[in-house]
Amino acid sequence: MIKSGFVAIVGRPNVGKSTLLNAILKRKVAIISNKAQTTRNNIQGIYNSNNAQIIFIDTPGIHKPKSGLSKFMNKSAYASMNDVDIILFLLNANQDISTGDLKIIDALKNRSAKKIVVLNKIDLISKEALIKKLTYINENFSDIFEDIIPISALEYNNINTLIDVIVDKLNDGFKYFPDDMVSDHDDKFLTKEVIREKILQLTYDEIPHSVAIDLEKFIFTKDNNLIVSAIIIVEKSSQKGIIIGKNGANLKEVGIRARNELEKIFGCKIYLDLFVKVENNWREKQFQLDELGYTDKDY
Ligand SMILES: Nc1nc2c(ncn2[C@@H]2O[C@H](COP(=O)(O)OP(=O)(O)O)[C@@H](O)[C@H]2O)c(=O)[nH]1
Ligand SMILES: [Mg+2]
Repeated sequence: MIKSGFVAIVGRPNVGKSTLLNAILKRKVAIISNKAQTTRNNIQGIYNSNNAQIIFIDTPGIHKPKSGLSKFMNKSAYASMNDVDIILFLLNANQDISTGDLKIIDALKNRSAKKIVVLNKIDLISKEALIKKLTYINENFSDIFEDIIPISALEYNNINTLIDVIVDKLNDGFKYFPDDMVSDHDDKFLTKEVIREKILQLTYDEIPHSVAIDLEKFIFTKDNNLIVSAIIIVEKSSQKGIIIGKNGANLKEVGIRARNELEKIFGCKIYLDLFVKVENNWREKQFQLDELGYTDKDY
């Protein structure tokens, strides 16, 4: 008999939701950066063990929506809370609980799923501060949450305890997905995301939010190499200049980093071509959001 079920990972931007998902799966399915709103789509990651299959849903951070893309992201995050067995509410141990957090807690209250507070980034605080924090959460929110689990997703601290607690709460069930499936998104999605991650890591201000990736070519060759040709879409020509950088230096660095990571992920040689294109205000245009995969056909 195995236990199985669905677990949503929710919380404000940057608390470490995607880092946690990758830590649990011990491989990369979601990209990570220190920029808010790195994750744009719900991403399912499938964890398998001898006695359990858990489908985790990593979500965009819940924030005040400003653009059409932003509205889609919030909607995705809230939709993930429906029809799951467990909700993990992530907090950054190194920050005070904010009005943004309280808003999410409020939205969680009347969901039927079992709820767990996951206090992440405990590597950044002292033992005393941690105890204070745990006490505070326990005194104020124990009516909503069944457990509080302190972890460090970055340092893989207490992740196994978290998995045990989750499995304990799941019902006997069956496997929803085959054992070798780790994500609901395909290789092309991950490729686009890895390229976007490298851009996020190398740019600042409005650039990270203005970038989308479209694949023109994605071909595994007979001798097992992968040929990728990707278009980096930005909103303004000034952004195009920033992405390309002086003498093309920035784009070149994006290419090197993306290729190195993709070679590790796919275990083959990658030929990567990158182009930059301006699509004015793509974040506001429904047809472009649809085309780039930021569409709510799933809900
Ligand atoms: N120190 C520390 N940093 C972390 C931890 N987990 C995530 N981070 C960092 O927090 C930032 C945001 O992480 P990410 O997973 O993209 O957050 P998300 O927006 O909630 O998905 C990244 O710079 C991560 O490296 C942790 O346990 N400890
Ligand atoms: Mg994320």
